[in-house]
Amino acid sequence: MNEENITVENKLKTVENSPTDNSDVQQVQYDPQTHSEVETIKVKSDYLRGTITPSLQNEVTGAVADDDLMLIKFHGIYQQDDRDLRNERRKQMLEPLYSFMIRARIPGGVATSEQYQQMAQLATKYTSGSLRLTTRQAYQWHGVFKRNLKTTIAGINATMLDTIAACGDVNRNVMSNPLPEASAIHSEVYEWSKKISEHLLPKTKAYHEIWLDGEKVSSTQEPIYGETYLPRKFKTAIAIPPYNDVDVYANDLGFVAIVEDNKLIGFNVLVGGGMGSSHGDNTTYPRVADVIGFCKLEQVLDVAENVVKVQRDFGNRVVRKHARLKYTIDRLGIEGFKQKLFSYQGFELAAAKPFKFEHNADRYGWMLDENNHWHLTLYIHSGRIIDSEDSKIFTGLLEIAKIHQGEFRISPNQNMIISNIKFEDREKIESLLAEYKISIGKYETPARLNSLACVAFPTCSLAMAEAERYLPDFMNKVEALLHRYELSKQPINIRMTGCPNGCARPFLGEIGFVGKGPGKYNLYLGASHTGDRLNKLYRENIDEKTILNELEPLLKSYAKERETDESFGDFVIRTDVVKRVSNGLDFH
Ligand code: SRM
Ligand code: SF4
Repeated sequence: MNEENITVENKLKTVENSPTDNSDVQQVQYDPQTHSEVETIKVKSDYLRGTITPSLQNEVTGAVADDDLMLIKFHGIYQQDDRDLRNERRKQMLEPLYSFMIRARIPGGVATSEQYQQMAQLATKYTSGSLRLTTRQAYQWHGVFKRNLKTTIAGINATMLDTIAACGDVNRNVMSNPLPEASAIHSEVYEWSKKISEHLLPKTKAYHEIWLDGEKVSSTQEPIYGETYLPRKFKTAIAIPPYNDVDVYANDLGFVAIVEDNKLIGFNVLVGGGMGSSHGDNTTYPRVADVIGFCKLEQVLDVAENVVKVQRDFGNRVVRKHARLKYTIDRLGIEGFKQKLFSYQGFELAAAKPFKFEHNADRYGWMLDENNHWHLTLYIHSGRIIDSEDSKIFTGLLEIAKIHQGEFRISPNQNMIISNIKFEDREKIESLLAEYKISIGKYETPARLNSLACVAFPTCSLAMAEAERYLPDFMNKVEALLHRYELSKQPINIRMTGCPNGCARPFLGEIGFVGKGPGKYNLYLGASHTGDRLNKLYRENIDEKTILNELEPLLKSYAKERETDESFGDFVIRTDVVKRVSNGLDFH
């Protein structure tokens, strides 16, 4: 049974004759008795409409109705409140200072200069003057008040970008390697990220009705998703070896470009990656994706659609924290999953082709591509485009956008690439960078350039510890250690998040810090430098002083005993500091 829509009428039914029912796992259908509340919200929402419009019109509160909290995510919006102000407002008997984070869907992170200017202008008008580049190549506007939501979203759409499916239980922004050094291959791969993104987009007209005053349509079919959409978020990325800057192994669905004789011939297919876990719950874990085969170009959309459909039909809808594809795969077994996929798509994948990654970080500074076009990668700490005393990034980038004729590309490591710069604009851009003190990564250590932190406080409702606001200071201290042991040139990957959800992919850091409580972190060690092996818990719930005390002897011995070109992640495994993690199930 491979029907297109899962309806409420079918509730309480478990499909007995699923096409490839070769395991104990059975296809899941909506069941209000056992399924999580979110499933019911989705079913009742009339394809994501819910009561969003009345919620927006309600002037009594700055928030939206409870059920709409979940639904607005599918429209690219999160309700948040400023956690720095929460206690004070509570004391004053005020409701939290609600505002909204809006995320644009922007496959491959590419925007024209014109689009960038318009997005920055929206930030000036409706936020406190900042944009944020995310770890999945998207833009975020933080702090938009409810009264301005519709206008801001309409403004984003006016730039020919949108926010639909930037969040929610659907396929989200499709990532792709952003730096066009092999221009022809790169642009072909980028086109695929757009095609996959479009193909897997929800078809509901709710978005247009609510945000763009589109014509009301009585019902909408969702040919791929059905009315319960997916059990959980779903993420897709495409990598072009030797660069794994998209961290393809952290995605539910990954494609690795295979190039022969300078021609893109297809992709290796990866499934089941993800980072999220919960402290103290060993049934949750990060996982790196498995390579399950090779598909030709003409098979890409079929593969993507059917991986989504298998997850739609077999993902866990009872317990949301077990609902990602990685858990579906571990329940089915990778062979069981492959059989279901092949049966859904009607063909088998060929054997995977060999490929090799060198690293998962960014490359900074100027680059000339094979077509003699110039590209410049900037270092932007945690993707925060905001003017500060040290650097006027927000104003500077806007000034550059006024003269730059090419694109702005977001890297999956929250940096910005000014792309396709005309030869004659190079000097002007360099002088604007100097004027506004924007870095191109010339003076920072490789460890700082590779470091990654998630948003965390004050906007993230799930943060347990600081990340973005703390990392720069913390890196000063780590750099002092690196300097002491003559390791300043080592590009060790250090990643920090405010909680174990893993938004800066900390479990793929050679050194990972995951927030446990205010000022306290779990320390993980031993991920690979190429992003294909998870790290392992080394110390739990430690403060800065203890962290530095723990790191010092390790860095000291790395400096003395490492083998030629041995990465820090590999070193701590070879010297038995931590055990090698083969995948999610032996992470704990
Ligand atoms: Fe994330 C939830 C920010 C990339 C795993 N993530 C959140 C929320 C929306 C908190 C919430 O649910 O209320 C955060 C909003 C903070 C804020 O104020 O902006 C948030 N995630 C981010 C961003 C902005 C971090 C950043 O510093 O750039 C990234 C936006 C990406 C985008 O453009 O779509 C971001 N999140 C990731 C990644 C990295 C990736 O996808 O490569 C992961 C790990 C990979 C994965 O999905 O497994 C990630 N975010 C999560 C999870 C855990 C999901 C899970 O399977 O358990 C949550 C919590 C949840 O979904 O319940 C979460
Ligand atoms: Fe928030 Fe946790 Fe994601 Fe950081 S990792 S942005 S603290 S959900």
